[in-house]
Amino acid sequence: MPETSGSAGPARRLVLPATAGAASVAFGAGVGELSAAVLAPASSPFVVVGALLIDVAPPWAKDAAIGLFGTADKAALLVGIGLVLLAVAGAAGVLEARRPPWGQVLFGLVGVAGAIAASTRANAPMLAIAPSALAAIAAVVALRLLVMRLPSRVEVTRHSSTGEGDAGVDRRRFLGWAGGAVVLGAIAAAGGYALQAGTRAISAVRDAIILPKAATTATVPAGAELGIDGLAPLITPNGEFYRIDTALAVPAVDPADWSLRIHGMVEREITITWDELLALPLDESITTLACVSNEVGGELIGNAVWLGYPIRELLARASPTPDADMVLSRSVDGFTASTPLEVLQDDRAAILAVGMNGEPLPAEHGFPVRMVVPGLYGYVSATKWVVDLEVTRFDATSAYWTDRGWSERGPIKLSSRIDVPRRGQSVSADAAVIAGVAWHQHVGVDGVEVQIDDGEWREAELATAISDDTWVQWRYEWSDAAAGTHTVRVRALGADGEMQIADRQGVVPDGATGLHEVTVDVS
Ligand SMILES: Nc1nc2c(c(=O)[nH]1)N[C@H]1C(S)=C(S)[C@@H](COP(=O)(O)O)O[C@H]1N2
Ligand SMILES: [Mo]
Repeated sequence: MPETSGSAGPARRLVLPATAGAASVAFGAGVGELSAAVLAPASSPFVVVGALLIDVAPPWAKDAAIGLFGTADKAALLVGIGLVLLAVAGAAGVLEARRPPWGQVLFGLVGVAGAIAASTRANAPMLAIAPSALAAIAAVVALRLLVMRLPSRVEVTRHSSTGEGDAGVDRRRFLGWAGGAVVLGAIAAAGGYALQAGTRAISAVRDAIILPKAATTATVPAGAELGIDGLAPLITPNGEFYRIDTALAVPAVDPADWSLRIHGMVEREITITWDELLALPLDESITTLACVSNEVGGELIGNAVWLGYPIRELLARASPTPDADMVLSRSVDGFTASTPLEVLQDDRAAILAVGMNGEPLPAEHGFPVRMVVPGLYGYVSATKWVVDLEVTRFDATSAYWTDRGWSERGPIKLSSRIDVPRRGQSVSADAAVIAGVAWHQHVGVDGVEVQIDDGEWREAELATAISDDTWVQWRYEWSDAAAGTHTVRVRALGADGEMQIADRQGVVPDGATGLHEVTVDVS
């Protein structure tokens, strides 16, 4: 009999509310993992918080963790985060039972912390904060509902002999709800885990790949990289390379299952497997990829060292018929691009790429094999996860973006961009340098000119170009900069004598035109 007031009292006051908090967090964490799997695989709340802790931990703490847990240090970290989270969850449950809505507020703060951790990761995806936000919302809702179902107040049972029975029923009912929340959380987490199984398996396969040495290597000439702070690096690191595609989830393609079929208007249909491709002599080439959706001054452009095999050679084996004029490349996910046949047959480095900046292609850049074609916008040439090349005619079929209002052909337009100074940045008059990049892939850039306000055009200094297939850096020593606000404008001159088009045109249907300008405060 004394049991009722002796043990059930504290249990009701602390253990059950804490249980409500813990169950809510289990539910929220499950929702977080599932939404991460669907929306932003790199932004699982646990992973981003763990990654942030690893980044901010002092070296001695890392050494101590490795000393204690060895190679299980990361697992130990995740377990540690889980324990801290459980403690916070217990506190939130008690708080919510006594002083609502402070338990909800505490969960909200944890969610905000997760979102900040996610959005500050290098290369954070656009939806990075979504998993933490959804996890917090789910946990808050669960907490509110569970606290409402806590067994009725302790006093009732103390004075009533039948109360113990009622309270027992209430208690079991509450534990049923709490258990349900945990089970739902576990199912959500398991679902997320299952959804990512393919991706995980493929990334393990990718990590184990050692690409063959290039038969011919590409070199960056001295004087190509100006090394100016704020200027886009000459070679874009993979993690910073823009990503554009229609794939909601990145396709997981196992190289062992990959093959490319060349068919259509050819004498001989051919198929090549991953092993066969890697056994061919692979060349390095440096090519600047650009997106047709890149606005004037935009960032949808990047330059990489690619490793691959010339498509020209494979086409020669298949032997296209004389009336063919287009190759429709197809991705494993159905995306298609229409590339003029002659572009894939001339001597440019139009390749089936397997390597990007010394690594196998990153999954989101087309692992295991993609096309790279100097001179054409990505939407008509750079098919990622490519599995099929159909030799055909422009008047017989059309590609993904052509069916949606974009031009069937997409040669990259002569263009230039100012990187330094940034828009609105203030610079001092005695050290004013203007710098940027210019490109006209497979044609080449002959010069860059800069205009201050509406003054005359002045010649900028071009860095050494890697080749006509890449962007080139430029700089202009602004020695007569006067204090005040100025507009700086840039234009490029093509190696074919063309001048960059100044008339502004949007990106549809075949790429933007117009000159990039920035406003600068000189002091
Ligand atoms: N499978 C597939 N490949 C694709 C696309 C796509 O949507 N799906 N987009 C193309 C476009 S529009 C561009 S600009 C380039 C971008 O390549 P990146 O993401 O490696 O920078 O890929 C091209 N290849
Ligand atoms: Mo694009």
